[in-house]
Amino acid sequence: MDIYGHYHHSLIQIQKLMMDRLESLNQQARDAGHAKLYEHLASRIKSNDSMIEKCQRKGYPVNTESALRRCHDAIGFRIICNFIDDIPRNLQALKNADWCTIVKEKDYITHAKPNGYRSYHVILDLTTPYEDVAGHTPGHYYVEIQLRTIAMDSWASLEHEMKYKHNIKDPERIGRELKKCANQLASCDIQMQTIRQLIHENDKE
Ligand code: 0O2
Repeated sequence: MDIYGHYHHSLIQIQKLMMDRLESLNQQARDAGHAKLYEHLASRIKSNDSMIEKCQRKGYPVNTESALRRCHDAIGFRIICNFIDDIPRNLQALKNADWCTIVKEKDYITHAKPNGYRSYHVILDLTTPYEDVAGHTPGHYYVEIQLRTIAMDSWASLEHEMKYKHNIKDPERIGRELKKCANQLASCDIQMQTIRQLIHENDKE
């Protein structure tokens, strides 16, 4: 089955719209003489199979309504930043934007997951020119944004890859090593932030 039905096309259009808007926020920061908001963006439409699996896992009926209204991550973006302090700057830019509303926030940076995962998640409610699953135009669509540093992103990619390797001999040991690595990367992020601050103070003198 195609869980998104004829809304798939709208998802692709909204992904493009969202990309333009995030790029424009970055440009506005640069034009105002500030440091760039983020290093790069990544985005995806959740695959049909992953969305079906998610609906089943959450106990939702497997249909378009669940995929677009009950689940909030059919459209997903990652905002990948150089420094930890860029994360609240991006958050503020999203809060100030008149084209979206933040409806949910999860701070896995202050409260890292037990495995070491760090990232700041927000769910946006976007008013779009496209019909939504309730039949309204302009339509409401959710977009999940994960804000993280380059270090947090590299860790998450590696850990994600490990999840799908089923022939691992000692998964507990790998879990411990990954967690150590997450903690070391978190210290590096703090050190990098300090270095940025020192360079900034040096420039002001
Ligand atoms: P993909 O590839 O991104 O689609 P909810 O319970 O509905 O509020 P949800 O979405 O079930 O929330 O869970 P959560 O933890 O807020 O966010 C899930 C997404 O965050 C995952 O999406 C991953 O992208 C990322 N994530 C969360 N925890 C981990 C982790 O421990 N390791 C890694 N590598 N990523 C994590 P999907 O659907 O798994 O994948």
